Amino acid sequence: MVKKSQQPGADAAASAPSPATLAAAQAAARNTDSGPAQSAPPEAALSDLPTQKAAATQALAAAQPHNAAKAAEHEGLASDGAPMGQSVEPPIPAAGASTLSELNLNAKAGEAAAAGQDPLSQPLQRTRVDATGQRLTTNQGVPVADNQNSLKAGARGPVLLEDFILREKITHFDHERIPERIVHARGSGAHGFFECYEPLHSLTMAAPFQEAGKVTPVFVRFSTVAGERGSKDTARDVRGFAVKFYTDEGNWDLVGNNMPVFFIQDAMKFPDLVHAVKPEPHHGMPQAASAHDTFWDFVGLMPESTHMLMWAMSDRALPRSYRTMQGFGVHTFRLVNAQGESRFVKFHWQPRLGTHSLVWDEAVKISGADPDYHRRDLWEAIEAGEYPEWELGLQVFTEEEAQAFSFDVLDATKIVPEELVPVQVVGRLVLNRNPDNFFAETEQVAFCAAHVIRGIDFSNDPLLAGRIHSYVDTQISRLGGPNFHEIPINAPVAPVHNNQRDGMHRQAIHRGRVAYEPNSLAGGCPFQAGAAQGFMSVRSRQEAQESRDKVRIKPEKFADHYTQARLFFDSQSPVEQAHIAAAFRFELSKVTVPAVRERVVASLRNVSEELAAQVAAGLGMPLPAALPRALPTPAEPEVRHSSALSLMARPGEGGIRTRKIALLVADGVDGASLQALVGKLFEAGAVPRLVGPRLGAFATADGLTLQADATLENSPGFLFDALVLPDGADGVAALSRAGQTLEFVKDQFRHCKPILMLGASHALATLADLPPTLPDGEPDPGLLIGDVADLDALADAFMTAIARHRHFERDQDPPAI
Ligand code: HDE
Repeated sequence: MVKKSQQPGADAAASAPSPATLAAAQAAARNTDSGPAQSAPPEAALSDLPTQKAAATQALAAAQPHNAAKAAEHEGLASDGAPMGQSVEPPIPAAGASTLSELNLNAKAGEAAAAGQDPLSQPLQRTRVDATGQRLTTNQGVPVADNQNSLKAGARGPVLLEDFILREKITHFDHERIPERIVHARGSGAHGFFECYEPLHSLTMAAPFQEAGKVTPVFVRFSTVAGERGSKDTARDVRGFAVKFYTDEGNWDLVGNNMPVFFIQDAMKFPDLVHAVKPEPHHGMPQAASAHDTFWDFVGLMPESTHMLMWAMSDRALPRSYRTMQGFGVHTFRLVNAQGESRFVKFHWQPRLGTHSLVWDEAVKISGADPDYHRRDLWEAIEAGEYPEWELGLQVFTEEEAQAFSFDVLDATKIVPEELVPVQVVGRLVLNRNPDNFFAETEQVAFCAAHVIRGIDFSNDPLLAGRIHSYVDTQISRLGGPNFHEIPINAPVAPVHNNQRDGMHRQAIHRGRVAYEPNSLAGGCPFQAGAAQGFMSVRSRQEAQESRDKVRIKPEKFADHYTQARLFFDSQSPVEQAHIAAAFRFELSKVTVPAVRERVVASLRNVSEELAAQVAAGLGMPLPAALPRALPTPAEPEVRHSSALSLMARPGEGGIRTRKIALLVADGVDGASLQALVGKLFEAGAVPRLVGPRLGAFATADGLTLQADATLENSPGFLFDALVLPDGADGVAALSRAGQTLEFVKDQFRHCKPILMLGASHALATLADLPPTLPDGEPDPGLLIGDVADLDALADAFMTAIARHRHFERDQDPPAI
């Protein structure tokens, strides 16, 4: 509450003071160590600035004769939550100033701070730098005359220590690297916005959900988990999906993954999990891979990992693009409305382009040819104006409903099936701006599971509790101190005012001498926001605890390790199930200790006998006895099949937009048909590329010139979503002389991608040994063969085939070619 204080000098003596009294009062105001006894200087002394400041400070302090909010801190004495702190408007701006000399302006010191100012909350343009037309300088702004030579004593003489320009440059360079994230080191980010569809007042006070059409700026970072910063994008791994909402009421970070469950149930086990999956400490191998002994040793002894392993061995761990994966908040959170009522919530991000993945053989090959595959895909889509989009879905349920579920909603190894609690879509996320600078933005962005805002709160999930601690802690060493929130990408758009001070790399220059609360010398500011405006933890969260004993134990339902693993496996399409079996086989084949392998296969028997048998057969081992279960008779599940868990459930609305399509070209191909196809594909939003045995111009059989901008060498087939093989006998002969052509065709076929073969290129099908039909004898809908005379119809069929993403009817294990 702001109230006006009494004017300075109001108590001044009625009779005119003597010159000596005035001088004494003004002299007293010039001391920083002892003050006068009287409450206010005589009115006539107030022409003097120091005296005015002293009087105003006295008036501010006097306006708070006692701490009126104190009683409300105590149980039984509090009325309705925390009260708003008392605050008093300063009579004159100088009352809150650090120094009266703030009125002396110069080009560097600038203006005095305006009331309530926080320039760090201003848009990022306050820190964007552009060098167009500028001289090269040192970090001190000194123009550098010679950036080619160090300072030497003679042309062949020693370099001098005096060369501060060289030393500054090299020293800065020596410190360019900062510690990488301990997990999720490899990532890519983009700016964008979240738009709310409808106000959610009955559910939450959270700022982004208060009005239809309300737009909140966001920064999103996608990542792999296990690999180092320079590792490949297409590793089999979980993907991070971290969203920083810069809301009007402070930053909210929804730091999620592309899978809705996790490996462990308690934060206590996180360092163990990460040590197990990271390269083994003795020889530092393997990089960005879970396919090694220590990972499988750990998870085999941690049966609660089984559900997550199903997801991690599924095609979800090999997304085609960050744009084609779902995101999940994983933990159960709470939404809190203005009445203080809270409900549980699970957060879901649903991609407009649908959910699409790579296949393993393809992912392995891509990691060699383009380790930046996902980073490039995200960057290129945004540059092209094809802004990736997700809808935010909520599963909302009450604490009473949760108690009735067959599983525990505080267990991060469990989902809430969509058939049990439907997902309601409440808004959309659009990524429409690439960062200016990877390091300043994507590397320095600091997400934190503890960053919640009013209207959102935590559940008692013990994994979440560890995360609430961990993220700030890690930034302190990664970003070099406790002021990482002032790094431009991390600063909220909501102003920051508190009494935290100092620390490494402090950017804000705080005005005034007060850095504590309560205070009267700064009029009580910044004052406590109180329950009506500030963040309040949900009270019922504490009350819901059944026992207040200090224990190290888990609730009983956490011991059901297999029911939902089975739900996931049983809900997959046959091809997804086959890929899961193949992934277990591959990963476990990389394990060198048979006992480790056996334990995992023994655990799979508790999920699916069929899966365990397939994996055991693939590993050439007998089927071991099933692993004993911690909970012999788990509760009956509400849902036994959930089609939402299959990637096939979300084909998406993308059509062929942004799909990369290779059209092979060489001297002697039919040019007109290729040109026509390039036009049609581009018009439909795809990215067609002419790929030749070399770069540059090719003379076509029909007298055209086509320019290849990619080569069979620099852009192998697995980097493309679909392939066009040209007509023209000479051209096809030229292509078939390059060994990469047949690999190109085989990879496209093996990875179940559409292939269009025009006229003479049919010969390449024979040379590459493509099976003429599907394994069941039916025609292959992804293999389109025809004459250029039918180009229009073929192009349409080809585009339909591309929109289907993959033709898994072709899928065979081992691959047919
Ligand atoms: Fe993280 N996690 N995590 N995590 N996590 C980090 O924070 C941690 C967990 C997730 O793009 C670190 O800034 C603990 C679950 C993402 O910058 C670190 C536990 C989920 C990112 C950390 C977990 C995540 C991180 C490393 C168990 C899915 C990347 C660097 C208690 C809901 C964010 C950093 C980005 C990053 C700790 C478990 C998601 C060390 C202790 C579950 C997406 O603080």
